[in-house]
Amino acid sequence: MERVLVTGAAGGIGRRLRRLLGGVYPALRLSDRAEIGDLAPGESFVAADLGDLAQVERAVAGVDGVVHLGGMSVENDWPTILESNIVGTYNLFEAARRAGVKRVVFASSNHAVGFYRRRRRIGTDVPPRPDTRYGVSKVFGEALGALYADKHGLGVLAIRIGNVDDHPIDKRRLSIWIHPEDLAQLVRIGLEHPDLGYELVYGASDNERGWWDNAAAFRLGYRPRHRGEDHLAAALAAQAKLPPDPVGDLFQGGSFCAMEFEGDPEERGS
Ligand code: 15L
Repeated sequence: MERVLVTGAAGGIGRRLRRLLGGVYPALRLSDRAEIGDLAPGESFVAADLGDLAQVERAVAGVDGVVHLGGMSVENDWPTILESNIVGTYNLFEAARRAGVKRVVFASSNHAVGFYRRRRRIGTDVPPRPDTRYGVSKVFGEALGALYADKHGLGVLAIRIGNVDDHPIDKRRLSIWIHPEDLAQLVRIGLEHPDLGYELVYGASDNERGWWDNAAAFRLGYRPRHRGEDHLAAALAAQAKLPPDPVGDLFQGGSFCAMEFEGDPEERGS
């Protein structure tokens, strides 16, 4: 794996992964809609709008692997999600297939399963329970990854990312937090593991309060190095300053579940 494209490279996760993957892959191509000015040695930039297949094909041309972070990273209206995350993710996989790319790492999200209750422990084999249109788009991306792996032989790792930060910022994040270095480890597994068809894993560090059975990641060799519980006091102190959320506090997806919510939360979710 020499030439790797990172889509959505100007975003928060993109900026962190650049630093961590830069020394690993000799040619890191960054893409986003907005120009990235501060290129490091080994980095190059291609502007691409994910909604435009021809532009995505130009971004993907000649790379061995893609880390697809691009698109909307939170909830939005349907036209925006449709263009950025549904059409955009289709364009990415289709361009990768046409260009003979070997690997795609797809940044899925915990919001694909946000309507599971916090008392549940779930693996990657449970049915999706998206909490937003954004979550639905991530389920779509996971399905597309499986299709392109099974039908066209692409190696695909979909990572249901929790919350990427230097430390967990509240109680919910103690369960779903992932340190950027642990995420970089998962991304490298997706790009380099010698035997990868389609795999779905959770993007979480070693969190004692975790809600996810991440056996699928451990089977691939993932060994997280960071522990959520090491930041317990700060996360609980931050939580104490937040107002209660009668919907979000019940479900793994938190405030995303509460958006546009109608009815009695006790009767919802799984
Ligand atoms: C996500 O999927 C978002 O991209 C990120 O901004 C956070 O909101 C995260 O989930 C989370 O659930 O904390």
